[in-house]
Amino acid sequence: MSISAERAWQALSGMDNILILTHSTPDGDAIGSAFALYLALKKMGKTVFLHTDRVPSLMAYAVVPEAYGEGEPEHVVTVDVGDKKLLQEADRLRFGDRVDLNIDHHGTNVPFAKETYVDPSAAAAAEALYDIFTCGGLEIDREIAARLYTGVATDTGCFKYSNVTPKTLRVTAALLETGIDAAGMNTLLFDTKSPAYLAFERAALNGLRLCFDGKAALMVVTQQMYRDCGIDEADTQGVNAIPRTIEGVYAGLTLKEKKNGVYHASVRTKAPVIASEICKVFGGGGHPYAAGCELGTDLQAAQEKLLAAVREALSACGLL
Ligand SMILES: [Mn+2]
Repeated sequence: MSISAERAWQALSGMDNILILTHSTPDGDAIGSAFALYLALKKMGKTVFLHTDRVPSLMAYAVVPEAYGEGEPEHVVTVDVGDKKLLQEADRLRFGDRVDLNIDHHGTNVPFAKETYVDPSAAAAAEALYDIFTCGGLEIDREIAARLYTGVATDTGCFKYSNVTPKTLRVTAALLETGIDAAGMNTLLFDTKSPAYLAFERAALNGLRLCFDGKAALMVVTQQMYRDCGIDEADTQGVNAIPRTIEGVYAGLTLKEKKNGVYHASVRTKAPVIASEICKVFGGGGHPYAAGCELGTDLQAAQEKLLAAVREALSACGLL
């Protein structure tokens, strides 16, 4: 059960000495939301610090370096975290059982905090945060707006996915009113690729294969590919979007080997195929058309399990 935005604001107002956490391998929404909340709490006069995993290079503009800190917080708030297991391991072990408030937008949210504000109709955790801030009467300045914009823009694929609602665009309009450089951020977020990323994308595309009569596409990404291309894993998130862009593909699959050897699947689908249902089979979750799960350390077994679940989903939709 989600608390109201009013209650979430009240909870934040009552806290001090706060640690903000987000999910590991943070995307634009995780980064944008974490730093927006940091700036908002600062503005409210709070002592606050945060932890994040490595930030994608092109999102460096959203980072507030002095926000990072260590120490013993009194309160812990998480943003964009659909499940406790998605926290960075060190944070999960230390703080996972003492999160006061989780602010999220995943329909598959598994509650783990004392209080949860989850709005699955929000395109991004950043949109949910916007609602909480406005509900409390916080003045959203340009610095906060730029981070919220980063969250909304990235989670909507630059406003092109089905999670964009009229309200998402009204929120975005309000963010633009503050004078943020949306075009500049869009260029960095959606129209910029480093030479190393391009080499990596080429290598990933080489291994892309179509399955089930072209209804699914699978790409495998290994740690060796990161090494070969001289790229940090944090800077390769864009590749997840590729398999679904192929004509006729309903399920775009990217299997990524994590540093610990475990394969993580990113599943992106087109209606009527529901990505979060495919991932639920393996204990994962996310959004209806973009979700994720973990599939163990054996690549062959991981591919077989994932494809079997995709086959089932395609048949259930009458596509096979
Ligand atoms: Mn999100």
